[in-house]
Amino acid sequence: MSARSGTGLLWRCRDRTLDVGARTAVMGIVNVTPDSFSDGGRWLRPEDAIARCRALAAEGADLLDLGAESTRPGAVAVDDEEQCRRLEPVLRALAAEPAGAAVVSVDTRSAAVAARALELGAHVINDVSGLQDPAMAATVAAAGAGVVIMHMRGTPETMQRQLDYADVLAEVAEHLRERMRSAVAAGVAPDAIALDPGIGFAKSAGQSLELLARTSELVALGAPLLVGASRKSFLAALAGAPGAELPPPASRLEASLAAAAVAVFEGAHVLRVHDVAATVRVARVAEAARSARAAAHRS
Ligand code: HH2
Repeated sequence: MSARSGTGLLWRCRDRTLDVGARTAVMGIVNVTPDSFSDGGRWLRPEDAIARCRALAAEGADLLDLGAESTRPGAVAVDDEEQCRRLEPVLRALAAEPAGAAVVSVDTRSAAVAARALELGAHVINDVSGLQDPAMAATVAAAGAGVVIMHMRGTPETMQRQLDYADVLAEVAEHLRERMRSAVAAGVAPDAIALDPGIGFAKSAGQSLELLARTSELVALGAPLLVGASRKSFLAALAGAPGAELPPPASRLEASLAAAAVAVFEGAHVLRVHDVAATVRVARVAEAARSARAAAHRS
């Protein structure tokens, strides 16, 4: 679907183009929320969020993903006005950063919030609902913005009651294919689209693990593939002793890095993470190993 350069795969996001083929892009998470599962409340004040964005960019984030609504299991929707109130001062500050600073993404399911964010200079809309808002695709298309189309079922409030799949990989792939077709029909440029299996969204721990392990089969869909496993509970459960209490999200670094290595080795193009500096180092090793495997298969 997307454009290929001599060295890789291009993801076009307004006036910015990310070459995500050979080098994995790292997207740093900054939740401007009181209740996100890992960093809730830490970056709610605009000055704290802005400082966090600058710190993650200095750690090597290629993109920053600003969220104003938690989508953890059970979370209740936040209205558009409140999302805009949380995002606007941060977006204004990022728009004033020097050219070449990190690409700015906004994590929202609302076309009205997306439109405001795009007016304020955001480059990417990250939509965990996969463009369910009827105005979302046209909003993204009009701005020439990049977009992340993620797989989920239901809403964050209801999704963990919808875990019945005959074949989770096949159903997620078919859903993403259909959402991508529908976005293109609504005017979104094919090379502006990235896809995401939605780890932890309407997925059991086993289903999340299967999607991570089968990343290469989703890469075959042809669009840049984003994986968001950072600090999620299925990793904590795998890393801990059987039956033990899960470690809190901030203590899930090694588990998250292991997931990042698997995703990159299996071909992922973008990693959405809380821990940017460590993930960048892991990504460089995993992509070198991936290239070495490809070179060995060619010779
Ligand atoms: N995961 C979360 C939020 N947004 N977007 C994409 N594309 N992929 C993901 O896996 C993804 C996402 C959940 O993580 P987080 O933002 O840390 O928590 P919360 O939703 O509680 O704010």
